[in-house]
Amino acid sequence: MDLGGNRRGVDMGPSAFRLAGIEEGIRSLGLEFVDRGDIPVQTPKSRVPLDPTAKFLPEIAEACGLLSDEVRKALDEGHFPLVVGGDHSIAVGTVAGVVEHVHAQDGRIGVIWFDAHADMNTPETTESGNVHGMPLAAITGSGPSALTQLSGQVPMVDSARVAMIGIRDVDRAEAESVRDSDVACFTMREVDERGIRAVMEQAIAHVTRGTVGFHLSFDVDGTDPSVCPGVGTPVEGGLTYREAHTVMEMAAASGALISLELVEINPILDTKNRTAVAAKDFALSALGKTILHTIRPSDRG
Ligand code: NNH
Ligand code: MN
Ligand code: MN
Ligand code: MN
Repeated sequence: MDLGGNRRGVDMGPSAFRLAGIEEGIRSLGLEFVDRGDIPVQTPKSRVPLDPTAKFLPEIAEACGLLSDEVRKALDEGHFPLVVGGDHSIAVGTVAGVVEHVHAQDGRIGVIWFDAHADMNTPETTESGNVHGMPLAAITGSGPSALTQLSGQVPMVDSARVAMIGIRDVDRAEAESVRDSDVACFTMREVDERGIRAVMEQAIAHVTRGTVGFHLSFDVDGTDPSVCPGVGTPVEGGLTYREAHTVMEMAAASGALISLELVEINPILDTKNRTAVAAKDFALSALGKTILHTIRPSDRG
């Protein structure tokens, strides 16, 4: 889906990710791979949005509902959902599906939000009207009910069980929402000063306290634009290639990773599919790939 951002082409992210060799990579880890195909997204009748404060919300909410059902089914069947976008608004659907699955067993989840942006806008605070700047607000209970009520539970996730990593571009009113919430916000300054290992340790502790595990929502623009140039809203000064792998390797080693999504891969703005290839390699680290092939699937949590 590309309706949530203002740069077209991010709906081709999943094709680019498949071409980057995700299936082969996952099979090489000794894991099974099932491609459940694409989620159908309605084409809006006009590219002029009805509501300038939440552009294409009805189409986005509908696609998120379908995605949520797919994610829930995958988990119910005992699979690990790897969701690929598409703009970041799809996270509302992914998380709704995980929450529905976990809630059936009375469990709660945490979320790690890897991103240059906080994605905590609402139609009241947004400067762009783009819904991809709003998914984390919706997941934690603020924003249009078409999004906040997508799972049986509002909020889907307690903001005190959310950790953001890589943040370096936050709108003024959005920053106030971040500060007023219980979200643990690890900006690039924390990564610079304390190192990614200490930040990830604290983030994992934060999102696993009292939960059955966590969802990792990985916006590729959280990495430096030199690592993932194919993104609609690049921001200088992001995580390096190796720091991003550390995030994924620590997520895998935690044994608490329930689901993963990679979003905002835009092949139109990329050079030679670098961004999708990097995203694929990050995903494999999150699925337990190590350089010396030490983690077998049976060792995973
Ligand atoms: N904060 C801006 C907005 O709400 C930018 C959001 N863009 C993103 N988010 N790529 O991850 O429009
Ligand atoms: Mn549903
Ligand atoms: Mn994002
Ligand atoms: Mn972003």
